[in-house]
Amino acid sequence: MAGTTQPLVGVIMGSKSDWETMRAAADVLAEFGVPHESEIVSAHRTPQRMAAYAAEAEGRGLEVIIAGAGGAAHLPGMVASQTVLPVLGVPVQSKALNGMDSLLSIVQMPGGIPVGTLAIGAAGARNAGLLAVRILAGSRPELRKKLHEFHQRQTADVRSQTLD
Ligand code: RP5
Repeated sequence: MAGTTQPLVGVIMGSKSDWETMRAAADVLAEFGVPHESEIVSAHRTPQRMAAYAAEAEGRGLEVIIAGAGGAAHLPGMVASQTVLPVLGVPVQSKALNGMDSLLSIVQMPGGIPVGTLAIGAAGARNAGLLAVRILAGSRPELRKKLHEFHQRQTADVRSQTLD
């Protein structure tokens, strides 16, 4: 991966309003030095763009797609139906129903079209980024090493915490 600028992970979201949540996924990928792209691709407002994105992703060298959406969150499932790449779905917290609508829209996929569904909100976006790193690390020893270092740091941070 060293020296690669070709995006390996596509971070897509249904609206600009999702970026506040989805930037947590992009931040993790940047932290691990994973080339990635972030785009607005809406299942409802730009359905043709969504279909083209899904159809072209593999040929462009993407290996994982992280798709975040809120409300009637069809983006992850519709993208997964048009690619064989792993798709990680992030339910964005909606105002009306607190993200339960997003979660249920994403998680209940019919057998045959998998979407790996994460938690609602920023924690889910962060974990989608980490899961993408874990997927890529399967064939990239330098990423595997960084994951071990990340875990050691995280554990050490918690162990060093004290309460007032
Ligand atoms: C979905 O509708 C988006 O993923 C977003 O979470 C939600 C609301 O979109 P905006 O009205 O804020 O653009 O498509």
